[in-house]
Amino acid sequence: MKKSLVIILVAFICLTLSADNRFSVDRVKVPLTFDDFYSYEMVVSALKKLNKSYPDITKLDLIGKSEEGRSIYAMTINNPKTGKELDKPGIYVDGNIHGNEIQATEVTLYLMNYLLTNYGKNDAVTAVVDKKCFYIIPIVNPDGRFHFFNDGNTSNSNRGLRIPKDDDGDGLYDEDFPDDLDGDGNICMMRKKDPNGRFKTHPDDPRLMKRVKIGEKGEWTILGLEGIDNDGDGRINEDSEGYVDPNRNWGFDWAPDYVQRGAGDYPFSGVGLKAISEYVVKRPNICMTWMFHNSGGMILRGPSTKSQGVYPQGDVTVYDFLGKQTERMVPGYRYMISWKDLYTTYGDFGEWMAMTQGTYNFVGELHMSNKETFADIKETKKKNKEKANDSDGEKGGFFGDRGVEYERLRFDDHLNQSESFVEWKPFKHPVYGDIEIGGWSKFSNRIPPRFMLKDLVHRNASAVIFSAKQTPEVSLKILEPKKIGENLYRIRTVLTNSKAIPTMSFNSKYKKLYPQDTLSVSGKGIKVVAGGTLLDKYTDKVMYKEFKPEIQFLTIPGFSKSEHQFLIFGKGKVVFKYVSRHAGKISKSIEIK
Ligand SMILES: [Ca+2]
Ligand SMILES: [Ca+2]
Ligand SMILES: [Ca+2]
Ligand SMILES: [Ca+2]
Ligand SMILES: [Zn+2]
Repeated sequence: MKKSLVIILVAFICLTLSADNRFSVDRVKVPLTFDDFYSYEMVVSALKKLNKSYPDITKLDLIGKSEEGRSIYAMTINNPKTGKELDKPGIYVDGNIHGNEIQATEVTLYLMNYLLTNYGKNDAVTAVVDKKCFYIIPIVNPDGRFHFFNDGNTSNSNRGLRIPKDDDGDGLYDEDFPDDLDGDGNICMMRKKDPNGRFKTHPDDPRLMKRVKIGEKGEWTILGLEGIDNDGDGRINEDSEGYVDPNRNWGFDWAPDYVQRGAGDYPFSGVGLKAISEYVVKRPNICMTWMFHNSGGMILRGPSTKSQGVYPQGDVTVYDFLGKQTERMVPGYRYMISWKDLYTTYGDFGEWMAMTQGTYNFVGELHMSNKETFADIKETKKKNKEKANDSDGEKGGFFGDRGVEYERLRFDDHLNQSESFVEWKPFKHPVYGDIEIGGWSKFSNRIPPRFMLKDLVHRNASAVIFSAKQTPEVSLKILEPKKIGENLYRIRTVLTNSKAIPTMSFNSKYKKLYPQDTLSVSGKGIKVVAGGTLLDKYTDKVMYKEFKPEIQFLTIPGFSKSEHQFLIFGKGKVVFKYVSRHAGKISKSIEIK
């Protein structure tokens, strides 16, 4: 009797524990919830469930494998009843190219979930899903996400690809990862009691330390990030995964490792990246790209290097229009040019997309960690600087300047129930002896507290939807034919693009990346005698094309039109066909008698 009761109790506790497991796949249900982060396995499960729940308008493709053999998935959202994928403007969205930048994936999942659950209910969502085609890769770097959740990390570690690389040049490859000594999943700080240490416990908060003044007695020595010297070379955690940076390994404007850290041995040495590039190349309808990262609250556009020069003015106008609207949708984020306002990057994905695929691109750098404090960071830093110049200086607190850390802790205590800070705990280190381990968890800093996630994913997914709505929408109007001679007609056409994004980027057009849009005229009983761009319809000024007037090449800028004039000899049906890589196809005909 007693024994069976114990068994029941144990079973009950086990069940309760597994039900409580934060990253259990069982927690994934459609509609998805955005009150916590999804592990790699949870994301895969979410994708399969979304696909199963919305089979008519989604397609889930396994597009490649990572270095460690994890699957890379792409979700297509397209309504086949309103047209083929390639006949609609494509919007490419990805996230988590850097392994530690996990909320990027949540934005892509939210976007899918939002579009799918609102389809048929909300008119604006229904229209955007019916008119456009979304290609979404939630996890570019699945090994990165997997190890971020499963191994000990800081919010900054585990960014790269799992391509072994000898970072410290000692002949050993990836031999000294950070060590999660206390096994809580975080790489925190190590400190040791030391009367000659340079730090003492902060009087305002015992979790903080402050630098001792000259003549003052010390209490702590900070030993750096949690770890041991795995290979006995005197350095701790000096050679972890890679470092091959998945956002420096793309085959455009690539530069070797001595110029660009993380470049890898050659472009596309990352097998997953190569698979993604092949996936993208097969979808020439992609005209807008969003890539999500996680630091600083920025909306970045290219160029990535100064040597790329400046983008043509026509493209800058488009970027400014979209970028400035996005700034308003995600308050606090700044719209910036990556090389100029941030730093130079070679071989990054965005520039590869712009220069080889001709898309408009934004990097969304999600979350501003200063929002994790109660204080204005700039003001606090300024005050601390001023104070540091006084004799009773406050500068030199733990983890940067004390004021900000103090406010961060208050914020974490009051709004996040101290979830992001790991309390200092004693630990017996094999080399340092009795130490303490504690500090910020990996789910902090670049990663927002869970309660802020919903707002972040909604605003950023809305920015994607806004730019998706601005992909080209072209209409073709054939004006009334005018008889100008025996069996000879003058026909004018007007192609109008009612959205901000041109049917071809100016850069692609100037660099002749691929053929422009075409407007062709055909018919059994007719012959196109002349045809060209109508420059002025009032004075009948036309720039006639010398050869093959029945095919006109053109690009329609945003919020703009392109007019043509044809002189047609004959009788019968005249078919006008517009074909664009980014704006689909239109076919219309009229009769001349
Ligand atoms: Ca090494
Ligand atoms: Ca070492
Ligand atoms: Ca080493
Ligand atoms: Ca390495
Ligand atoms: Zn990043």
